[in-house]
Amino acid sequence: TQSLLLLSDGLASGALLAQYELMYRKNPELAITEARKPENIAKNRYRDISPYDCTRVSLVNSMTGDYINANYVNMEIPGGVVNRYIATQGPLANTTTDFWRMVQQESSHLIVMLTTVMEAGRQKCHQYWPVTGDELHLGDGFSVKCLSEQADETGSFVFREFVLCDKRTGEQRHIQHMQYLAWPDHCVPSDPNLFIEFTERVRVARNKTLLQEIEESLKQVRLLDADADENGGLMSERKCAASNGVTPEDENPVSTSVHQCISAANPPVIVHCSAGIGRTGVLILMDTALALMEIREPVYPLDIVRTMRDQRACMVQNVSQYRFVCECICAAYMKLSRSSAALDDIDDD
Ligand code: PTR
Ligand code: PTR
Repeated sequence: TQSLLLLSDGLASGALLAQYELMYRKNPELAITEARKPENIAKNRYRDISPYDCTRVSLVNSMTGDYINANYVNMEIPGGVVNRYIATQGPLANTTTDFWRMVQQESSHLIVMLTTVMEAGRQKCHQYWPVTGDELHLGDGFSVKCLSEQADETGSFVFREFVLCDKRTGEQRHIQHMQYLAWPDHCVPSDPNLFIEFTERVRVARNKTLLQEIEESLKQVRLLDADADENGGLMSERKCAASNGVTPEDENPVSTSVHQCISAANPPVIVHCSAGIGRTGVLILMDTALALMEIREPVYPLDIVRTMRDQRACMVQNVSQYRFVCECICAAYMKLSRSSAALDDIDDD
């Protein structure tokens, strides 16, 4: 309640928005050099939107260089949880394969898309997935299939299910795709309730895949334990490392592999719009606020914006977007306090 009061007072007085306007868009201490190398220019959708070098995603398996316009954005939630994201631009025709390589490399299960392919007659994102039932071949026996596509009742969102196949390793990865339709760039969604609902759905989808991942990792760790008992740890270490696609180097390979298994259980959610800053920033801010509210921690939106802008420049692009999320955070607080008041009533009875 304390932080709700701060927030609504700050909004009413305009102080909150004034503070936002003073915040740097790009952290001046962080270098951007890779994006500007001649061989990478054509991989950027917008000349003025580039990733910092220090947090950029570096592609390991791309034939055309390691560069992609994408940053890791990690949001720490008190209590030891880190919500991991990759914020990236809408793929271009010439970066579609790189995009899917990134999804595979990072073991992601969830792609959140906050733009449409065309807006006002201009292309905002390449259609990087095939239509339902089709398969898109990306080279080297690497392909993506679209299993299903379903719009929600309001027609505001579309949910798709993809399978990413690597025929060389036989690996098949299920990927969920959640697209928000009614939200043009530089703007805010028309309906705050729909936006809150969408963010909540993203949270549910992430948690579901996280649980599956943790179960998978625990299986690996059990395998490892069993092997360690039998073979003094060596076999298991290989098995586990192989399943993670990493070569063990550490002096204490068993514990390193356990660590790798566990950290692989928290893959980043890929979030993109057209430039990967405005709408992407708004969603990550809202998701972080909901995570904090859930554990009754105060929400300071400007601190969250700063943390994001230290990982990708210009996140949450303009003051109307910032105001919009702050209003949504207030609305979510109210909803939460209404439902906990209702719970209290039940307790009293
Ligand atoms: N032009 C961007 C926009 O449309 O919001 C804003 C922007 C500002 C983009 C700064 C990039 C910036 O970083 P740099 O200092 O690298 O120009
Ligand atoms: N130079 C482009 C512009 O200002 O229009 C860059 C840009 C494009 C910036 C889209 C932000 C954009 O919005 P979003 O990050 O939500 O796709």
